Amino acid sequence: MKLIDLRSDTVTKPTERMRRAMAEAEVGDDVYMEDPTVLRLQERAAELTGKEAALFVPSGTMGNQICIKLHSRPGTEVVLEERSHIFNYEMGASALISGVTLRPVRGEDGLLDWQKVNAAIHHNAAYYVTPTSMIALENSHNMAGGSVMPLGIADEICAGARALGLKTHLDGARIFNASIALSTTVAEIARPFDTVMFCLSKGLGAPVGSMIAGCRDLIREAVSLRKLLGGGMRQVGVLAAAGLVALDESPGVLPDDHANAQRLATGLAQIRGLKIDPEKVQTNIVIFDISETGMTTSQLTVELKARGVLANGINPREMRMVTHYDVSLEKIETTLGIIREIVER
Ligand code: TLP
Repeated sequence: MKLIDLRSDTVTKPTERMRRAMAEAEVGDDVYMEDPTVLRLQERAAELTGKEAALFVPSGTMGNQICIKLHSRPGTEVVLEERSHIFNYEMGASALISGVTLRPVRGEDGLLDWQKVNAAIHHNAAYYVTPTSMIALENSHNMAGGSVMPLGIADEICAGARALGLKTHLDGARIFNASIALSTTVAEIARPFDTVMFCLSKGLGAPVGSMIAGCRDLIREAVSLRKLLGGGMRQVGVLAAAGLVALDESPGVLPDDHANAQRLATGLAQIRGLKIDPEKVQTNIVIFDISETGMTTSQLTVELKARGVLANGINPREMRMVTHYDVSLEKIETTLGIIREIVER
């Protein structure tokens, strides 16, 4: 049975062009900063994000954690959104690596604003109150259904934070999806932040790797932190080559993923017992509530798998489906038919 894999956009297989580029990549020892392909990828990422410098890291998690360490000191706090990846899915790494605590704030559809962020900041507070060191935002917001943060809101939060001497980081794992939804450039989205992380291995389809970008001094420091975390790699140009192809060929096809997610959401909204507002689906992530079907997400996951569709429950009530270039519109229609058959029987 040919599976339809909607668990994540991390499941994509490298394209033919990526595989060819990997096979032919010019390489060197990247710990000596001598890998020409990595250097090219880093230059390209800096250019795309509008920052002075960029660094190739093995994963989005490592990228986020390096940036938290750059911007904080032990015993301080990071303000972020309650459903953010850093808060929920990075294994408490920031406590372990940076010695910080995280202060989650709930945003409507994942969207914070300066008023909410400001209310959570501890600035010039009593000496026994944990001081805030930085703000970390996520755009697009994965677990808030791929929602995007308008530029004006990010600008206001970052300006407010800067005025208080706080640092800002953007988890832009899917910043290219956000740039399409916001009809703007990646550089514009990254502009107000001190650092940004984006992933090559999600919607862009590269097999491995993420980038962090910021000013030259911060990225120089980030090189040491990457080594400390075991992320200094050697002839890693074989991976960077796929990343360069991903940056070249994939942003152009992301609108198809968004259209497929929209079709999926509209179809799901018409199935009895499923709750989703298609208007809130802005990128390639579709989260829907199945509680009125009487099934739990683990039950539905098993039933879907038996019929060749892979998807994850993010809690007992809500399923997440993510579109990517290995899922065609035809597969979306098949998926809708299968869910209808299970849920409405
Ligand atoms: N997201 C994964 C899972 O970990 C949930 C997925 O399938 O969506 N930031 C954001 C916003 C992410 O969505 C992810 C991965 C990361 C960071 C971490 O990236 P990796 O997996 O490369 O460490």
